[in-house]
Amino acid sequence: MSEFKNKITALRKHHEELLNRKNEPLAWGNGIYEKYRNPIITAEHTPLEWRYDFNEHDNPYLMQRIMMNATLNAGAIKWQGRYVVVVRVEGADRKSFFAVAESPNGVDNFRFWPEPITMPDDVVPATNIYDMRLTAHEDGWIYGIFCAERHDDTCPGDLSAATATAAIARTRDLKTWERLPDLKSKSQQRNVALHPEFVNGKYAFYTRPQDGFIDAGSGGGIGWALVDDITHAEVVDEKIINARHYHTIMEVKNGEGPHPIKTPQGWLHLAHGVRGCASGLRYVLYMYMTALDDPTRVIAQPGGYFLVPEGSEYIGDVMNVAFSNGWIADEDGRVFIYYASSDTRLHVATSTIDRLVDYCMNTPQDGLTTTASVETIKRLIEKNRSTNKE
Ligand code: BGC
Ligand code: BMA
Repeated sequence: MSEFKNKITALRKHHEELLNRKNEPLAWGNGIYEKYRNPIITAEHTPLEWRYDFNEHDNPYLMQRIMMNATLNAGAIKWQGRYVVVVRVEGADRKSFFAVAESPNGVDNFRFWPEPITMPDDVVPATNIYDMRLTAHEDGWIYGIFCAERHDDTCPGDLSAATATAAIARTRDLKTWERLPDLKSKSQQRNVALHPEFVNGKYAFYTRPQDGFIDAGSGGGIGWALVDDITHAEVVDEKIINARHYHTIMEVKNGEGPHPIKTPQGWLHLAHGVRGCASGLRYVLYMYMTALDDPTRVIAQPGGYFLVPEGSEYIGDVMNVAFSNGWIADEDGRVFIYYASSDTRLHVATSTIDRLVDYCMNTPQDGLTTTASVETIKRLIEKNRSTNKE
């Protein structure tokens, strides 16, 4: 065999080893969920066909002709018995696109489908798209809500001036997508998710009003808006259902992750919170619950964060970021939380509905001051004293 062919064989073998690598839960977590030894999808997991030209004549050095930079912020859905993620794949050119990967067990052996999604751009064309939230809606469609980013042409001199808008697309097979007009809204919108059920006969969106492209500013928090017609979706009335507070993990921004999971005790929500610090913005995940009969009424708000970047997760393109826009609630009560670390790679954490509800209902709320936090700790110590006496 030629040297070129040998190189390809070795490359394919190396890639297969990576794709087949077993994952295992890490010991000594927090009891709320398990994190895993390996990330589930990295840029190296993308198909070799997307990156290499395998023609010896055209690519004698067997170089990557197209490099992939990161695999992050994935939407997720259990589909035809498989654990499917719609990954934000980012190339070396900083453009991100969506690509489907699936696994038989949700924690390892993720494989990309042969081609990335061709997302129709027949509305107002966008420069970049990212962070899809998937919703299998009771109307029968699977919706993908994602951020469409465009240059803000009202600031022609400023190359970094941009706008964020919630884009809407739908599909029945995750292959062919129909693009609908973007969500109309007075403010910019990122982190929008579609509630899976009709509410008062209308589509319900979790929104995140923001003053500018980066600043949530006066936006206040995670919003909620009902929409009559999803093919011409417009935010008319928006109310804040999960507000930000001074000196919390979500002081600067927050945003809904994937759509909430329905449980007998209420809707389980996963969201991200952002605060500023000397090293920049710190993105962490948090949870809350809302009432079954009113998904806008908060019934549990565990204080502080739920999941943060740890160890090597801290390092990446955008340091100090844990972000999630996808999770899967399995029929047996297990929950697969897909989160990305530092805008670079995708991980899974596993838990169960029961544990997550217990976490939400029984984790003390943030008392918003040091004094309140110390009193909360003292109450637990006192409780343990009496338990130990029993
Ligand atoms: C990036 C996103 C980021 C956003 C706000 C975009 O250009 O692609 O990852 O969340 O800017 O910083
Ligand atoms: C946000 C998100 C993500 C990203 C995060 C950190 O605004 O929408 O795309 O993970 O910033 O860079």
